[in-house]
Amino acid sequence: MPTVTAFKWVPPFAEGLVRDLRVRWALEETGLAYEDRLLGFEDTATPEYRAWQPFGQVPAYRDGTVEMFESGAIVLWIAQSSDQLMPADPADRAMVMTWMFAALNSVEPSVSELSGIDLFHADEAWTRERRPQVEARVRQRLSALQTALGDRPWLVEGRFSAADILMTHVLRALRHTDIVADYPALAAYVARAEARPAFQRALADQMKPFREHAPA
Ligand SMILES: N[C@@H](CCC(=O)N[C@@H](CS)C(=O)NCC(=O)O)C(=O)O
Repeated sequence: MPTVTAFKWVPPFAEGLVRDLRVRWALEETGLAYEDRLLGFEDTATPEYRAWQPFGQVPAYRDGTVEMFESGAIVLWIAQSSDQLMPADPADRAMVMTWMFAALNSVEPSVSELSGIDLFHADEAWTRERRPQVEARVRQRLSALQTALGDRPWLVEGRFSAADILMTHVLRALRHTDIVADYPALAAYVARAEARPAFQRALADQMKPFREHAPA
C-alpha cells in the first residue's frame, strides 16, 4: 500500500493547503488505498527522513516500486499508472504533463510569493513596494490561464486530469485574497474541482489529525 508523509498539525492558515493534499487527491481519484505517515516538524530533521526527503518537507511517498519526493513528480507517477488522471492519447498526455509543469513553474511561483508576503511578512515595510508588483504578476498569470481555459471544464480535452489537481491546488493558495473571484471562469473551475468527492475525501483526511494534535 502506498505511504504518504503529512504533518500532524499545521497552523490554521495552512490547513487544506499542505502539499500532501495533491498526492492524497490523486490517490483518491485513482481509487488506490494508501496510508499516511504523520510527522511533527521535529521528525523532518532526522537523517532517516532526510534520506527520503532531502529538504525535510512533506509530502514524501513510497509504494512497492518507488520512493519519491516532490508533489508534482509523485502526482505524475500516480497518474501514469491510471487512466483516470492521464489520457491514453499521446498528444493529450503531453498536454497534461505540460499543464502540470505550467501549474508548478509558471503559476505557482508568483502565487507562493504573494502568499508568503501576506502570511509571513504583512507588516514589514518592504512589502508596501513589492506586493503590488507581485499581485500584478499573479493577475497576469491568472488572466492568461483563464484565456487558455476558455469555456472548457478542465485544462486538457474536456476531462479531469492530474493537471487539474496541481492547478487547483496552486490556485487555492490565493484563498486569503479575492483575486481568483475576479476571474469567473477560474473561480468556477476551482469550485468544480473542489466539489469532486475525491477532493473532499482527501481534504477531510488531511484535516483529521490537525484537531487531534492541536497544541493545548
Ligand atoms: N516542491 C515541494 C515543496 C514541498 C513543501 O513546500 N512542503 C511544505 C508543506 S506544503 C513543507 O514541508 N514545509 C516545511 C518546510 O519547508 O520546512 C513539493 O511540491 O513537494
